Amino acid sequence: TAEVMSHVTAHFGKALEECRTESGLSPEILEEFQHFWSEDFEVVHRELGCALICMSNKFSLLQDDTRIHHVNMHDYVKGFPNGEVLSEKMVKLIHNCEKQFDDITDDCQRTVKVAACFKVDAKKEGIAPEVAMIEAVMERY
Ligand code: B8M
Repeated sequence: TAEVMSHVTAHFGKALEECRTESGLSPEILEEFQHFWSEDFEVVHRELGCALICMSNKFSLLQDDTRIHHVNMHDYVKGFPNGEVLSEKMVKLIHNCEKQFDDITDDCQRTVKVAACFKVDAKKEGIAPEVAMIEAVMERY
């Protein structure tokens, strides 16, 4: 659900600052990670892809090929309140997007494409949170 996704985003987003330097993602592109879900934020910058890889690695969510680690992602999402209702759906949506962009060899570029695809599909599925929902749970992490 969107509620669960707000928790996942709030927690995952805490890793952004540690990843800024190595990813080259400037605050002008994305100031706070929760804006990822904003209607008017476009998921297009290669640097965001690099940042997502760096952030995911902090939680061991990727395999060596930078595709998601299904078991670890499952366990990560399950760790949030009601996480078990979202974990399977989330892994499925991301994996489905990964398959669509499997031919892109640049890891950062492929990851930003996968993330954009995931944002669209999560909205379609009604599991995309509002930025305000994320802000409401930020202080808990
Ligand atoms: C990776 C879990 C993050 C959950 C927080 C919400 C939104 C961010 C979306 C990024 C999804 C892209 C994951 C990387 C897949 C690499 O193939």
